Amino acid sequence: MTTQDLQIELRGAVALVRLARPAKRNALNDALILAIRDAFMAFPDSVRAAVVAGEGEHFCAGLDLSEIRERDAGEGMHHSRMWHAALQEVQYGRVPVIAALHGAVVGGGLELAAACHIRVADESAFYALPEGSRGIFVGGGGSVRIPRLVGVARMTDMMLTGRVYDAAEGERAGFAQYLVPRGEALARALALAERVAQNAPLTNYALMHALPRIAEQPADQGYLTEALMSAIVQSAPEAKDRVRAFLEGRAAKVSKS
Ligand code: 1HE
Repeated sequence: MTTQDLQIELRGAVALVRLARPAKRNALNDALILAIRDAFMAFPDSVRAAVVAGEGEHFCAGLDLSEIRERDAGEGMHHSRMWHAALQEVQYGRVPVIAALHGAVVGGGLELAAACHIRVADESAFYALPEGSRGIFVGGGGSVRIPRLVGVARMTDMMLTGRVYDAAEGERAGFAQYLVPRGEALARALALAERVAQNAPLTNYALMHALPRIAEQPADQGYLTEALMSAIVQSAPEAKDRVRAFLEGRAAKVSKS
């Protein structure tokens, strides 16, 4: 599925995916959700990282509320499962995904941001889950992913009371890993994506696919999964080349600057 409301631009190894429905604050209708699913399934092999951003004054106003009127319970469940399938492609696709956040990051927009691997927010960003006051519930995987970012207590409070976190509070709470001046989220997200794209693909794969699953395993199983993943990743020729480059003084040291 393709729609004018989702713009995809390849910039070398980075795919820039833009929600392009600013007149409706990038509200996510079915066509847009299906386009997100299909875009993340179809990146060419040359793509090694992706950035998701929103056009206009806001990242995303969440579910397109104008579509909700038409659904009965069964259709509602399938609709939620469609969101799950799409955001699963974002989280467990082939490449790490960085969200560039500004303005409203609310409802399903926060669910989309939570499916990304890194979140960069500018000072205009704010986070909320208005589902509580609209008489609905999260349906895009938010009840699974958002507590893992900020805890069950915060999410419960946000949904019960309509609490809104501003950008600074949001960073402290764990919604975003980076807080940048107004208007700079996209540039920082693209710069981070360039850096991520240079990692060995198997390392990125392990971080995306193994790390969150290890975090959910009992420790004993987690150690075994870690050992298996570690062995696979370090056996790749690329890992050996990179380690040799460091030992021979040809690779960057770790430094704070
Ligand atoms: C929309 C939507 C939308 C805006 N669905 N049309 N999400 C919400 O409950 C958030 C609802 N939106 C807002 O609170 C505000 O629109 C914003 C804070 C995001 C932005 O405010 P503002 O002043 O910049 O824009 P606006 O004037 O409110 O909206 C501009 C237009 O976008 C307007 O339409 P118009 O035809 O009158 O111009 C709005 O109706 C439209 N619009 N947001 C449909 N969400 C998988 S389950 C997930 C469940 C959820 O995500 S629930 C949370 C839904």
